[in-house]
Amino acid sequence: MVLVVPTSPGRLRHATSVRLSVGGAESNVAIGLARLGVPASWVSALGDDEPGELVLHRIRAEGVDTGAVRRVPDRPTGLYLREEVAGALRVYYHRRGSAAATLAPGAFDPSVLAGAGFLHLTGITAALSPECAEFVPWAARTAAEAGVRVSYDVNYRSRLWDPAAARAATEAVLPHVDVLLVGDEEASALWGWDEDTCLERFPDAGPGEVVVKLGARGCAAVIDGDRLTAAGFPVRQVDPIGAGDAFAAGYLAATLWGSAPEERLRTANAMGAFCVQGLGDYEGLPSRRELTAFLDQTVDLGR
Ligand code: KDG
Repeated sequence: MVLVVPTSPGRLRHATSVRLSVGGAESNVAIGLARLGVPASWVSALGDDEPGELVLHRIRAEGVDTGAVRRVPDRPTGLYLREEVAGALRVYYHRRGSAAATLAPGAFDPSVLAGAGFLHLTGITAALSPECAEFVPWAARTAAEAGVRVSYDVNYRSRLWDPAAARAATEAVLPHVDVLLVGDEEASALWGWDEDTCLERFPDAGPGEVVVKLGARGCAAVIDGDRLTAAGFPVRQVDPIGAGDAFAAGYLAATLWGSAPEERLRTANAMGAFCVQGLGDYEGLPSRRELTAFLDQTVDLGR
């Protein structure tokens, strides 16, 4: 989507200038991976309009492969606006009837999955339209049949759908999911579960790896039957949006690098820490060198 952000905090109605950027959970993850040097493709649909060009240009400029993105005539590119009032962030979506809402089973040729380490999906896509709600389990099944691991981030957005629908959509996809990412607040909103209950119950539904994101506290996980925790990194938070996507990119990248489970969790926390220190969904994300320096606590004088 195109993201519109006022250049200073306050009500949108009083904004005299705005910054145009790009947002969207899946594209954020793809950008996070590409910055770390992990080849990533983003598969979606955009309007055949200038906002669609903006999204394509920015995502391509980050080194993400957009070759499978479809342009849909007569449907606009999705848009969302943000404002910050009294320290609280609010978003306004314009994505009903958007090009991305046309994603349906068969929306991509399964050959795009050839050689992929993971197909990453999120619950946000399923919330966009009835077709999208069918697309997500179709995509997960298609990947599983092709031998590609599936990662899934619950990513509950209360402005898009209600808890019962989000819960049902997640449960429909879980049998095909290898890596489940879920935030503690959304687990409580959708299932009424705390982190321990998530770690006990979700593995029974399919995923061999369940990672519960705990915000600044870090994360807890069950990975192949082992229970693990990793503390968050103490950093100054400027903008929390996109932290979960950065976390997902870190977890997937470290998995693809062959890192041990504890290191995957640490890498995921570090990526989240990078994201929250900068403005924007993905702008603050690091290169692999910067990530390694952060994880090793190497001091970079910067000049
Ligand atoms: O995770 C960040 C996303 O929330 C943001 O990029 C926009 O995809 C988005 C959404 O629907 O909230």
